[in-house]
Amino acid sequence: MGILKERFRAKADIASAEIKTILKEHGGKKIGEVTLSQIYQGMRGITGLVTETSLLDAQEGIRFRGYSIPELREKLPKVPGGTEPLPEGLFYLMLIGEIPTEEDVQHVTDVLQRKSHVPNHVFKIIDSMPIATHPMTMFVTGVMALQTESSFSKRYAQGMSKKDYWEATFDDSLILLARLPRLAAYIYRRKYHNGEDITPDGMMDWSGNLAHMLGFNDDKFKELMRLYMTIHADHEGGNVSAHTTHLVGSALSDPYLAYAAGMNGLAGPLHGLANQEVIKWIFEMQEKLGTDLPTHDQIENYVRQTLSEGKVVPGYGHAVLRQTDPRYTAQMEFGKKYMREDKLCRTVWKIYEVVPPILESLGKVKNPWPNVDAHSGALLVHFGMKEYEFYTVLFAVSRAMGVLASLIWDRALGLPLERPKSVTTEQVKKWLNGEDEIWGE
Ligand code: CMX
Repeated sequence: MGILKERFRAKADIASAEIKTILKEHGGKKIGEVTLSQIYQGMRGITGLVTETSLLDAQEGIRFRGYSIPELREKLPKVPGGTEPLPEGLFYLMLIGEIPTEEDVQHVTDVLQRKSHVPNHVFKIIDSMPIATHPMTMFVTGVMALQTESSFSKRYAQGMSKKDYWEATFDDSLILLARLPRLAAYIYRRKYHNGEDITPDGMMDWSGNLAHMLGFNDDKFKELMRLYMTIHADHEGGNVSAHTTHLVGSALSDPYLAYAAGMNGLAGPLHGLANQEVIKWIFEMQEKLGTDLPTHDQIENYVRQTLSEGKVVPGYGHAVLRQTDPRYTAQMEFGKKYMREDKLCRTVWKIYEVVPPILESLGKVKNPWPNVDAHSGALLVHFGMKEYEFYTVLFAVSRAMGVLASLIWDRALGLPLERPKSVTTEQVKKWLNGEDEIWGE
């Protein structure tokens, strides 16, 4: 182990330095239509996917089938007396492409209620995991346990025709969606409330029932869940969770396998796990400074210290967005409406004043503005949900709507196995030296 690791370290150090030099000198050179920099640096700016459900604009943010978040908050049906959209309506919109009526949304809610029974073996598997297990690990394990129910995999084994793929994907997706709130709430109650499980309320909407099963019956928390489930659902196709679900699904892995793979990507700190990192980072700041309402200068020093330790400021930056994320703004509006004086929310708003100029001054951060994760935790803490390790599970429940709607479309359109071409640095060097031709030239 020791020798292998040391030899690897030596090789990796040389290769990293070499690649840095190659990109500095030749980063703009193209292999086919794509620059060397794009190939080595996460394929930024390459359009290579079709995703029908939503489209992200760098300046304006996400639009779901053409509708922005403020438009969705206005146009999608709500519970009687409610002000936030029912995410079941967004699922309908992503799938059908049209704003649903109240009856359409009720239909989706009814279907999800009817299919929500989680088989007992899933709970047994969760119960067998150590209590210290991260909630996202439990969640993905639970999704894998649910895979025993996949009609896609059963029908495929029986020789399903290609033309039926979308239908089996549709059936699996709706059942999976219906069961996720129960799975998520079970994990939360087991880990943080001594396993005191709360029975589902079969009459409630998808998010209201989730709030109820988590143990939060305040109507405002239910409204928060509806907003949360709506705004986290989809962010076009290239983000890690959506792309992974699509990629794994392209091998005709069933929706359970594909969604679980995507959620393992969501569990990364540069993606969905950033929502837990934000609150952890703020709690640590409060503890270090001994105050729950730090000043502008105190926050500035804390941010600079974070950066000097070689860490990122969680909740800030984005691979595509170049403005404040409208999902952040929607949550800020919710906070200003219901909890204007909340100290944690006020801190989040103060961080918004402090961080962008500091990140901008580094000269390398392409987007210094807050993303969706910069705000979500503070709203949850306000209602008493302080267990930040659980936050990404809520993100995952919501994200199911977008990635599964897309997966159904993938199979309906017969999109093929995804298989881009890769290169080796050895080949790139030969090509730069004129010794070899690279594919695509
Ligand atoms: N704090 C400190 N440095 C940051 C930064 C931040 N918030 N955002 C970007 N940078 C740095 C990058 O680490 C990179 O540094 P190096 O060149 O030294 O490696 C440099 O700025 C350029 O990065 P970029 O092109 O601006 O950003 P990327 O597209 O590579 O990455 C993202 C995007 C989101 C991973 C990055 O901004 C980040 O790490 N943010 C913090 C984590 C976070 O909030 N993630 C959640 C995103 C939303 C979601 O998916 O849920």
